[in-house]
This record gives sequence, structure tokens and C-alpha cells, in this order.
Amino acid sequence: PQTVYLRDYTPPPYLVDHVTLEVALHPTATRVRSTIRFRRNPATGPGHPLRLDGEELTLIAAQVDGVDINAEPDDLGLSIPSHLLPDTPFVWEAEVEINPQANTTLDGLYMSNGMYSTQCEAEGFRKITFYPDRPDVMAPFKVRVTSDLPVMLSNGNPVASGPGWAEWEDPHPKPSYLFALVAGDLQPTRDTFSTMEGRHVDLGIWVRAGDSDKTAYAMDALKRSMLWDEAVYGRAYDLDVFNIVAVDDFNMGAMENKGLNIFNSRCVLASPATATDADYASIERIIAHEYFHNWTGNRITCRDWFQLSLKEGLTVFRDQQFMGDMRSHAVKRIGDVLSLRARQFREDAGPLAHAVRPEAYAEINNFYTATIYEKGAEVIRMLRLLVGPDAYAAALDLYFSRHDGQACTIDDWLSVFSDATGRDLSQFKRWYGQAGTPHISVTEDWVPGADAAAPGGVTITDTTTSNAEAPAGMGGTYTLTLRQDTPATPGQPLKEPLVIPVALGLIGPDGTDLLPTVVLELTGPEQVFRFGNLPARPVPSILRDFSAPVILSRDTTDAERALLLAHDTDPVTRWEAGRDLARAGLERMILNGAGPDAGYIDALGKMLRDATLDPAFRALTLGLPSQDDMAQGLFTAGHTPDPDAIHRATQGLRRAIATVLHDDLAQVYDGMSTPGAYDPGAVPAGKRALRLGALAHLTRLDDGARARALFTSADNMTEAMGAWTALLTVGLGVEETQRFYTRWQAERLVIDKWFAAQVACAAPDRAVAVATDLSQHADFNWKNPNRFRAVFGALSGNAAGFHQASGAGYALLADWLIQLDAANPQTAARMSSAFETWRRYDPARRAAMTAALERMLAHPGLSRDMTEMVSRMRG
Ligand code: HT7
Ligand code: ZN
Repeated sequence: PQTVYLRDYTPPPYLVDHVTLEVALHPTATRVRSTIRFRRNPATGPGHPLRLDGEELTLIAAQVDGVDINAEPDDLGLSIPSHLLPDTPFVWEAEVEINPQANTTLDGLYMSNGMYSTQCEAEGFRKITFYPDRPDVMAPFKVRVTSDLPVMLSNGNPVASGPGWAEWEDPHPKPSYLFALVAGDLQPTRDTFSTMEGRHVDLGIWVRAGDSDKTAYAMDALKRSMLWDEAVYGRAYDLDVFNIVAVDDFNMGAMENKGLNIFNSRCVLASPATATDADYASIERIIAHEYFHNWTGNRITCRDWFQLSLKEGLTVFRDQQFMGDMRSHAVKRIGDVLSLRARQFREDAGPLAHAVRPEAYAEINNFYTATIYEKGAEVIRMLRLLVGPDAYAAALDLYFSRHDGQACTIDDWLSVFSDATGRDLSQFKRWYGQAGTPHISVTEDWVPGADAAAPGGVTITDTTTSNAEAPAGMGGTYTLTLRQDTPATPGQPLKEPLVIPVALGLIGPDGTDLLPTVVLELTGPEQVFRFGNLPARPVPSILRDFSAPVILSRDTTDAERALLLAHDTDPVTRWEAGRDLARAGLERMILNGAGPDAGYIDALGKMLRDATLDPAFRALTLGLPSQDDMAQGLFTAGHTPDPDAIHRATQGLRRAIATVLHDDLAQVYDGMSTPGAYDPGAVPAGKRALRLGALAHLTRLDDGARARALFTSADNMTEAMGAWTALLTVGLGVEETQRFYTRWQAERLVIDKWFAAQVACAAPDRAVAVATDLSQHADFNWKNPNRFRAVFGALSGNAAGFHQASGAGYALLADWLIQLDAANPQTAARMSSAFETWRRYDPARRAAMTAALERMLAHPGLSRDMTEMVSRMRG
């Protein structure tokens, strides 16, 4: 496939002043008439042809200023030579025909379940009409839809409608990727919102008949998002309507089209009986994320797709802040750290590693990655930490006022920050260009003082910025040497030092705070920080609040970890200490055949019993590192991970926890019930998380008695799923699996869970067989991304099952990805990243994984999406 390079960017030679679309919907022969007012871009000079992107379009007719023109499209679009175009503004008119029913890619205009829907990001608009389909061409749109379906929606405000037609007008200039159109037999849930600027906004959530009882939570989340963006960022909504539509067949989570967000049903529909607490939280976050794009993405958009993180990193950071404000900051941050490590660190450590601002791509859809989204958000979080919250707020105000209505770059974003704060960000900028997760290693030194510490507290010296040998004062001196190093990534063998904010606190041997949080700035490859006037040797609490997306290594004793777990005032490093204890114990079990670590289990028991702690936080401390996480950690430390050994060790540790802490777990299970009507709020959800975490352990010892009882009595999906999966994980629950299906077979989102849980919880030697059987089930529809992901996403997530030594997991997934690719390349390519870890494993597994990659690559007609992904992974 052809590669697109950032360095080749040139501005568009023609700009668009206005677009009118007339869309006559028909399942197999939709007609789209476009009337586009173009003018030459004075910045690019004369002589350029007009290049319009267009794919899978049948051109019926084209005119320039009312005169027929003989345009001859190729596979990718058409070009009109400059000499055939006036120098003054002109009108391009074209009529094309498309076939939405035949479009299984779910990109462009497609039809599914009797409704029409669009997906235009990143390059889907070119499948609807000929257009300069690039984000730096922004224009107001007017749309007239005709169809025999009752509901016809598009961007902006409704203008007029009648039987069989509707007109919409969006006055805000927008790039084509934000265009949307929906038509179907949809039911609205309506509400209103008054903005701080006095605008009355009609809100609507449009769903299939039968789903209207599942929209209340999304509507509430939307109103809270609108209010929050006003209160925290000073951003008000700017149209008279805001519509959301739920679509069953959708490649990703949701799409922020101007005034008409389109959502995967899974990310918007919730009722207590059908959605889990995790689903509610995910809906809240995604509703907020798409809404926040109205300012960070839509009003200020990207100049080109290399700048994708400009909108995605910032919008993820904003949704993280929102969720922290709505729920618990600590619990949210720990959840974000877990997901960053599971997805982004994994990506950064393998053949798909790329920079937050990549320099080249073959298929842009392959770059909607954890690096662009989550690492992009971490970079902004670091920027905020370095400049401080007030300067961050001032910079954001400047960003909105300077760039409203523009298509911008990451350089523009950083210029705003240096202008607003006076700070030189040239070194910080490396975070955008350099791939890979930095490793920070820590060494320490302690010199006891001759005298007791003097009043006045700890003195701090950064020896790179000061020549002082040792800080003045009495007491002891603790020296911390930080070294940074980023491993090579594909195409980037050499790395330069980054600006890394390291938030640090010091804790005394008795658990008291010796130094409250300070932010050290690590800018060189190695830097020495001295802390003087200390009364005793401290234990450092490093990377508080996970202040930078790095891998920290320090020779720590289990006693120090236990001290931090018991006393650290920062919840993230406190949780991390427990995690490190668990990891160290598991590594000893895996590598040395050690038994479960009694010290860790003892520390866990203390957390379980500590009623002063938030139950949601306690639930997080109860969780063990995932098996994939363990494999990555072992590989980074120079070992070859054995998925079976990791699975056995994890099971062994769980059994030991259940046995030793049985009474505490039983007490938690009994004490954390949430009587009364189901409430998805963070507090009861935290109690349920802790209770279900305890249940998962207890189910190993009570032959499933508690889980069966809860499964039968549960009035909400969180507890029903928690009970059923607790049974499945220990090889029980056959009858419950059948009952679950019988009860929920009419609820497609619940049946996705039914498929997924059976594969996810299957024993390693059963996972492939379970996935194979389920792929034969009458309800398995491989063309529906949610259902496909339910089975095969769960298979690749079942580490020991997917990595069975026989290679059967790899072969099965490869077969299905080849099949899916022919219908839906985007989803197939996204799911192919299951193979990105092949270099971690032993020769036999490596050979089986690379054989699967080669088989996919050799498949005739493999899409551009898959070809790029598989070739990058193969290396
Ligand atoms: N900006 C959107 C990203 C996106 C997408 C969404 C649905 C289907 C295909 C898509 N391709 C790209 C979603 C977001 O980040 O908010
Ligand atoms: Zn987004």
C-alpha cells in the first residue's frame, strides 16, 4: 500500500465555502447530489488541479458553473485540470449513486437492520460523494434527505421537513469527517439543556423500538457533561439541537459528528437489568468524550491525520478529568493506569510502536491507537503538571480563542502553551515524536546525620541545577539518582532524553510523611537529587498519581512495599505498592517454583479489613496483575514468559488468598451488599466491585454456593454477571450458562456478554474449543463487530487459552480475521493486534504466531488495513 508522510503535507489548493447535499436514500441505489462552492486557495498559488477523493461511487453527471464536465474517476477519485476551472469562485455539482446495503465495511453510508447510518472519520466521506476529503477543508453544510423512513437526521439544526423529506443546516464550518446522516424507524428520548450563554438546546437520543427504556443514564450523563464543560473549561454548546443515535453495527465506540453523535448501541444503552456497573461507567465516559469533542475536535480540528492526538489525546484527558470529578479521582486514575499499561505499554513495547504524532501511515484507520489516545492524554496530563493548573487553564483559554474555527497542528498546541506560560517546550515536544515507553531506574544513597534534623523541614537540591554538594542543615541526607532510557522502537533506534515530571514523597520508617509531594523534573539521561535534614532514612514514594507514563525500576524490599501499602498518602503509589508485592510474589512462583507469598496475603488481609478505605479502592487492591501484564513484565526483565506457568501461578495465588483470607472475604461479602433499588453511582458500584471480588475467591471454597444464590437472586446485571463468571472461572456454572441464555436471548447486548464470558473464563485447554463451538451458534453473527469481538476478542484476551502451545488459538483467530477482512477490514485490522506480542514467546510459539501472520499476509485480496498491520507486526 502507498505510504503517506507527514513531511509531504501541502495545504489544499482549493477551499470550500459551502456544501449542499441532496441525498435520496435507497437501499441499493442511493443518489447523492452535491453542490459545492469552491475557490482557489490564495496561499497555494495557481495551476493546481482540483483533486476530489471518491471511492466506490458511480458518477452520473458533473458540472462546473452549470456546464457539463467530462470527469473521469479512477479508483480513488478524480482530477479536474486547473485550466478548465475559473480563477474566480465556482460551483461544482455532481450526482453519484451508491449502494448502502452492499457496504459491509461500516464506513461511509451503510445500511443495517433497516436503518441508514454513516461513518466518515477518517476517510469515509469519499464513499458518499466526490470531495476534498481532508480535515483542513472546512465548510458549512446544508443537507436535504429524502426517504420513506420516518426519521431523517443530519448535522446542525433542523430547517424544514415534510412527508418523506427533511432538511438540516450546520452553520459551523466543519471537515467532511464530521458529516453524518441517519435514517430509520427510531424512537426519541427527549430532554432540554440551557447553556450558560442562554441557548435553549433540544436533546434527543434516538434508538430502535424497544430500547427507549435504556436511554435515561446516557441522557443524564450528557447533561452533566454539558454542565461540566461550561464550569471547568468555559465551553458552551453552539447549536439548537444535540442528537445521539444508537447503532448496532458499528466499528468503534462512538463518533462525534457535529450535532449528531452516532454511538455503538453498547456505548449508550443501559438498564439495571442489562448493563453492568462497568458498562454504566463506560457509557458516562464515552458520552462525555464525544460531547467534549465539540470543542476539542470539531470547532478546533486537525490539519491532517498525523495530528490526530491533538483532538484525541486532549479529549481523552478531558474525559478522564470529568470522570474523576464525577466519581473518585483515585479510583479513576488507577483504572486509567491499568488500561494504559495493558494496551499502550504493550503497544509501545512491540512492533506496532509509534509516536503520539506518527510520521507515516498506509491506512489511517490503523492509527486510532492507545498511543494516540491514552499516551496522548498522558502527555497533556504531564504538561498540566509541569505548568500548574492555573497556567493550564490560561493556555486552554488562549487555545480556544486563538484557534476557534481552524484546523491545527500539535505545534500550534505547544506554541499556545509556550506563549501562555513563557516556558520553552522544545525538549518536552519529544514526547510527541519519540515512540516507546521510557524506563526510569532509581538508585539511592543514605548518609545519616551527625545531629538530629533541624526544624524547617527537608531541603531539596537538584544537583544538575545547583553545585551544592550537600544541602545545609542537620539530619541525614538521602540521595536519589534517576536515570532515563527509552528502548529502540521500529524506525527509531536512538532516543533522546525527555522531560519527565516525577512526583515524589518521602515516608519515614514509622509511616509518617517526611516530605509531601514534590515534582522533580528529570530532563537529562541521569540526574541526582539530594534531600537533606531528614530525621531518618526515608522510603520514597515515586511517581505519585502516576505522574509520567514510564516504567519505573527500583530495588525495593517487600518490607518497603508493605510500608507504602499501609501508609502512603498517595492512593496511586499505595495501590502500586500492593501490585508490586503481588507481582514480585508471582514472579517467584513462576520462575523459582516458590509458594504463594504469605507477606503479600497478610498485607492484602489488612487492606480488606480496613473499613476506612473506599471499597472501590479495596477492590482494586484485591485484583492481581493480569496474565498478559505478567508476561510483558517477565519479557522486559529478560525472561521468556510461559503462559501456562503464569496461569498456574495466578490460580495458585488465588487459591491461597481464598484459603488464608477466607473469613475476611466472607465478612466483606456479607457486609458489602447494596440493598434497595439498583443505583449505578460510584459508591454502590464500588461496594459491588469489592463484594464480587470477594465472591470470586470464595467460590473456590464453597463449591459455588454463594455465587449460585446470588445469580438466582440478583436484580441487576452487575451481580448476575459477577456471580456467573465466578462460577465459570472455577469450572462450574453449566446450568447458569443455560439459564442466562434463556433469560436474555432477546437482549443482544447481554448476549454479547454471554458469548464473551464463556470464552474469557474458559480453562486454557478449553478456550479454543469453546470459541469454535460458539462461532457455530445460531446467534453468532460474524458481521456484527460487537458479536465478533465478543468471541474472538475474548479469545485473544484469555492469555493462556490463546497462547496454547499447540498454536490452535493463533490458527483459529487468523482464519476468522481473514474471513472478516473481506467484509470489514477496519475491525479485522484492529483485532489483528492480538499477534503483536509474538516476540515475547518461546521458539515454538513464535513460529506458530509468525506462521499465522504470514498466512494472513499471503491471503489474496487482503485489505490495505490488514496488510499494513500484519506487515508491521511481522517486521
Ligand atoms: N473520533 C472517533 C474515532 C473513529 C471512529 C469511530 C467510529 C467508527 C470508526 C471510527 N474511526 C475513527 C471516535 C472518538 O475518538 O471519539
Ligand atoms: Zn475521540
